[in-house]
This record gives sequence, C-alpha cells and structure tokens, in this order.
Amino acid sequence: MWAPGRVNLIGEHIDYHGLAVLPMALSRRVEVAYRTRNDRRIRAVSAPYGGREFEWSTDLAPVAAGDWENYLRAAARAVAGKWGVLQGLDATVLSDLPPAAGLASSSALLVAFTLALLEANGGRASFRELMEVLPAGEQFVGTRGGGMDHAASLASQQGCATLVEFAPLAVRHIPVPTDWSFLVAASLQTAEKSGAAREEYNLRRQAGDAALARLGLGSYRDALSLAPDAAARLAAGPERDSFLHTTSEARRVLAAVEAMERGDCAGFGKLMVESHASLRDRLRVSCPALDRLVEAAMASGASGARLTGAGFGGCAVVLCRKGNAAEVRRGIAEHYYAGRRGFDERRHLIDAVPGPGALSGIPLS
Ligand code: NG1
Repeated sequence: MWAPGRVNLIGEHIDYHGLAVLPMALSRRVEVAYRTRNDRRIRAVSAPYGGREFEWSTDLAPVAAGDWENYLRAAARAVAGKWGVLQGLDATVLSDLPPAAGLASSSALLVAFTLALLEANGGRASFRELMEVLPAGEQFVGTRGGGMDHAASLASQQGCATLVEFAPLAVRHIPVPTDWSFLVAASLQTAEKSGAAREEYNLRRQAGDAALARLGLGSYRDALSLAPDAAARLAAGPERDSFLHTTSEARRVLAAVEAMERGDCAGFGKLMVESHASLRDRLRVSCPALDRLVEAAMASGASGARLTGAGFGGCAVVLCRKGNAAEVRRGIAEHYYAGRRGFDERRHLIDAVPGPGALSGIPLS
C-alpha cells in the first residue's frame, strides 16, 4: 500500500476550524510492503528509523513523543476503534518524502499503514470511513490537527489540486493549469511537530476557538456568513488575530479556486503572498528563515510564495509559470541557499507535480 505526501497551496491553519482548504498530493509517497501474520503482533522496519514491534490491542498507549512508532500505533488504534483488532503484520516502510518538512510525511505514513492493516485482513474502507478515523487517529500523537492531510493523501487526482470541504465532507478536483509550476522549497529549519512546535500549533487552534466562543458564534462558517464584521467586537490580541487570519484565509481559498479555474496565475500568486503575510503577522507561525525564503522566491520572479503546512520552519510553496521555473529555481538557490550548509537541491527544492491519492480510481462516496 502507498500514500502520498501533500503540499497545501492555500488554506492554512483553517482545516481544524472546519473550513475548506486547497492542497494537492505530491508524486512522492510512503510505501508499506507487508506480510500478514497469524497473530496480533505488528512489526515494522524503516531504514533510517529502525524496527518497531508491539502487540495490537484495543488500549494502545503512545510511546515517547517523537518516536515514529506512534504513527504505527495511531493506525492500529484507528482501525481497532472501527473494525476491531485484526491480524498483525510484518512490514517494511519506504519513503521518498522528507520528514518534518510540512509535506505531511507523518500523515502519509498513518494513511499507508492504516490501508495496509485493512488490506492485510482482506478489508477495504471507503473515503468517508477513513476520514472518520484518521484525523482523530493523528491526535493520538498529540497534535489536534484537522483532516486536510488525510483527505489530500487519499482523495487527490493526478494533475489536480484538491478542494477539501468539511462538515459535510466533500472533495472537488480543480485541474492545475498546465503552464503553472509549483515548487516546494525547504527552509532548512526543521519543524518538529511532535516536539515543541506541537504546543504552539495547539495554542493557535485554541485562540481561534476562544474567539468564536467570545463572540457567541457556533462555527467559523457562521462567522463568515452571519457576522463578517465580528472582529471589531474583539479586543486586540491573539484571539482577534486568529479570528482575522481564519476568516480572511477562508475567503482567500475561494478566491484562489476561482483564480485557478480561470488560469489567473498572477491572481493566485497574490493570494499566496497575502496568505503568508497573514500567517506571519496575525497567526505568527512563520519564522525568519521562511520569510527570507518567500522574499527570495518573489525576488526571483515567482508569481506567489508562502509557507506551507503548520509553519515554525519546514517548507514554502512557490508558484511560477513553467516557462520561468528554471530562472526562479536559480534565483532561490542564489538568494536563499547560497552559503547555507546542508543544501541539497534534489531534496530541498522539489518540483511539486500533482499526483494521485491512495484511493485514486475508487469512487469517493
Ligand atoms: P503539517 O504540520 O504540515 O502536517 C498541520 C496539520 C493540518 C493543518 C496544517 C496547517 C496534522 C496532521 N496536520 O499540517 O491538518 O492544520 O498543519 O494548515 O495535524
């Protein structure tokens, strides 16, 4: 079984408030090769991280924070919660996704391992069933995230961005214009989401929820439709900033879909730059390295650039016309990476080619 990573094009830190986001799956993935066992042990080996082994039961607890075994346990727990404890497996995990880079490598592992556990037992789950268990499964690792990564990894279609709506769950595939090119550029600053950044991430979510509660609103969907000027009723501070980021980012997602549909590269790029500014100034999830990287991309002729994923390090996503992709690449290498230790162009400056999701070809209902 396999599941791809994703890059989020726009719609950052709003999926956990139930608002639509626009990621696309990458053609890089986590692969799980396995043999079914006839007992309940789960064994997995991954070249850089070594082997892990545990007994599958209904009451699996997390191991040390940051250990990759937690994702295996999260998958086993997600499956057990809905389908019960099944036969275990011996697995080998391979990945060409850089870890802790904002490309959802951990969600890809969770998705691929969950699908492997099900398939090993002769089962197959629908998109909806998987989306009932996977985002909550990831919360087992400590991040109260949303469902964007799992939805993108499961439901994307080759050549398309994936508009994911929540409550009710729906997916719309938006063809990426063939003369657009997305690049994912690593800031070389690690965003270790299972470590310190986890607390920061969860705080952003809490501030957004607190703002809603203070305004007496039930959801951000209500905030957008019923109370567009509600921010004025909040005192200056993190709650108002969170509210302003969330509501403005939701509007940018809709505008970005329209820009993509009419092939308006400059318009889409402008929305990306506005998204980055909001993440930097209101939500404060950027960092100097990501800000420099976005500036370097724009100075190199990109149409747009922004941090992608949770932030606090990780990657930026850059948009340009195919025709000037080589020039933008060269410019970023010169303006950002020159003199930075550890830069490896093949790993850190990736062409984001929209690939298929793990369920590609299977009806999503
Ligand atoms: P990353 O850290 O890039 O995997 C996280 C969340 C997303 C979303 C983004 C911010 C998980 C698994 N992923 O993504 O749901 O909230 O941050 O937009 O928690």
